[in-house]
Amino acid sequence: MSKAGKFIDYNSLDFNTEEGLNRSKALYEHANMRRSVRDFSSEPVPFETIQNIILTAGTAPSGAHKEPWTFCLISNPALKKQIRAAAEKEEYESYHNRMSEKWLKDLAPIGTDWNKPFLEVAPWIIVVFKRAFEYVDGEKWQNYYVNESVGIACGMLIDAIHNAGLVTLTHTPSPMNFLSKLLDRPDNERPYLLLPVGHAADDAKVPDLHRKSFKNLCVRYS
Ligand code: IYR
Repeated sequence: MSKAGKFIDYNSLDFNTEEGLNRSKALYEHANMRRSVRDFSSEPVPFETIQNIILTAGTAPSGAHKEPWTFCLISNPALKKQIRAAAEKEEYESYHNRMSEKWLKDLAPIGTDWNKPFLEVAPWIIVVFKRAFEYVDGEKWQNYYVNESVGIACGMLIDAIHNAGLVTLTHTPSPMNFLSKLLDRPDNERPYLLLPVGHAADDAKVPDLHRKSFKNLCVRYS
């Protein structure tokens, strides 16, 4: 078959059946230990660790391989303070005036409120921006499946954070356009997700949640 692009050999990992089964189980058991954590320690995390985590997220598949993402990495205390103040302003408004009764009821067991101290305590904040289009020689080129691509990259980011023994949560202050201004992002980028990253506090607590059983999460057609 002739192809328009340049192709190279694929380096297959090719595990045997038993090894594949064992590895799938080990990864599931590890993934199942991940929790969204809101109680952070201020213990430092080396930049190189975060760099590897972001590089991992950047291996995500994307529409036409446009890689429509930018990961903004913040550790500067003054900037974290500004982000916290702006996020809490929006969150205060959301919790008091924007979210429905039902929404607040659904969130009650998770124990969230408008206070976001983790935005200052965690040593790193990653703000993920989606890139709707690119300018190529001054001409606009749309990216494809941007939400799907960036969502997959964020999933991989979260798993890479967990793999390094660190914790995060997906924070979505709404609206989040203040992040474009504070981080001075160009007009082809929109804020997508904000993730504080660090070690869990020694006394961190998480809600007692349970995950769907296989029977409830998969419909099997045989
Ligand atoms: N963005 C708010 C509210 C919030 C909404 C959902 I859906 C959550 O699962 C958790 C929180 C906040 O971050 O508190």
